Amino acid sequence: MPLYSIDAARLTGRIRELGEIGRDPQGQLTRLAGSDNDRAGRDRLVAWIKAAGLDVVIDRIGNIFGVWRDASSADAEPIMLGSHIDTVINAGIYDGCYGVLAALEVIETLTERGVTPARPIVVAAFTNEEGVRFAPDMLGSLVYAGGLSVETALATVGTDGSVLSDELERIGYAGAVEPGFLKPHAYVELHIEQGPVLEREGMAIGAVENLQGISWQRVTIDGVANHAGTTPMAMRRDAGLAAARVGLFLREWIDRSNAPSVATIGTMRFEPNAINVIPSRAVFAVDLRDPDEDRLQALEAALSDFLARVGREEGVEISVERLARFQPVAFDQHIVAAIEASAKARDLKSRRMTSGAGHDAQMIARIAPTAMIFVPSHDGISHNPREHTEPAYLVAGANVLLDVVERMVGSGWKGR
Ligand code: HGY
Ligand code: MN
Ligand code: MN
Repeated sequence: MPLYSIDAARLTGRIRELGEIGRDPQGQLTRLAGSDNDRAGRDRLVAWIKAAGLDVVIDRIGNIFGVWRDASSADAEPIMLGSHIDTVINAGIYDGCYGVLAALEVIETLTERGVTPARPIVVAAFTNEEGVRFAPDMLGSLVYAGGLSVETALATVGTDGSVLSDELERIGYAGAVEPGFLKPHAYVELHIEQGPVLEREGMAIGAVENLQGISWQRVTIDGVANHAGTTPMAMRRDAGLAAARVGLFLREWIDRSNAPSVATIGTMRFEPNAINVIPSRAVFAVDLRDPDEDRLQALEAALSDFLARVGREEGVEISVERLARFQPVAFDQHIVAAIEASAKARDLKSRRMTSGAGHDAQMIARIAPTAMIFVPSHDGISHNPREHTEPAYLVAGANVLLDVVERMVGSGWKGR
């Protein structure tokens, strides 16, 4: 099979252009789901999708689809490609956006070459993959895959008290089409690795064969506010201290377990949040992950037991709210093999690997054969403005996606 290439300048130029949308006066990039900045990014993407001659479809949870129907069998199940364009706070420009823009690039490259695919090809940009404003993360693809009703998802209240349905209405992306309206024949997501493995091993391509389980919980600890100077340590019911013990416990438990589990406390809020007042309340989120479901459950159980112990020892009340819980996912071996075959044909070093990050592929794998392609992240940095992937790797990953799609829409596809 001849080795075609996508249009490198068009892809890297669009990644940079989209990366400029949603910056604040300090230059920080933030496009939280349902925000004005999210609308601006969505509008830019939709303009590119329309200019490529695709049908634009917005579903009820705001997922954006560009459908290329010029297939020899237009009503066959489509090959779906995509990711997300919402970001975390003070984000980099590649997370999610690279996969959506590379998917559009692959379709445009195929149309420019006059290819008539055996089945339609669709580019998808799923709503609220990051889950920073509305929990859980991967919300749009979870609804699309039937894992959560669209009504429940639309009623989600954000960290700022907003309601997702109001925000989607407000930004003009409350679509009319039912999520799940197209059943993918297969789904392939191209994404930056967001970790250190590929760069450390000198690999250009990651053929992702599984993705770890994710557990998000919000913990609220209620103690008693008191004077920081006059209250003896033994008489305190200090919500702040109890919260600090939780972080230390998780680190020490995982260190002892020798497992690849990870634990993160990424948000923490104290009340009354005054320098000389013992906190009466601490509210924080706990993100736990592990590729093995049994180990993840053991970590959750250990946390639950420790919270009970800290409540007794510190004289505080502790309540927990479940925000997200996704089991580990295994991807489709035919697609993983096609990714490796393309990398080999292009002389790109590749390795099979697990995804540490959550992705929309984790949800779409519930309804279609799915796999992911990774490219290296410089210094393994992501969810950080220093996020960077060399253009050569960006192009290589998009060309591997192009090859995999051509195999899937050609006659020789061994998959489903
Ligand atoms: O949390 C994650 O892993 C993803 O970035 N939403
Ligand atoms: Mn992502
Ligand atoms: Mn992310």
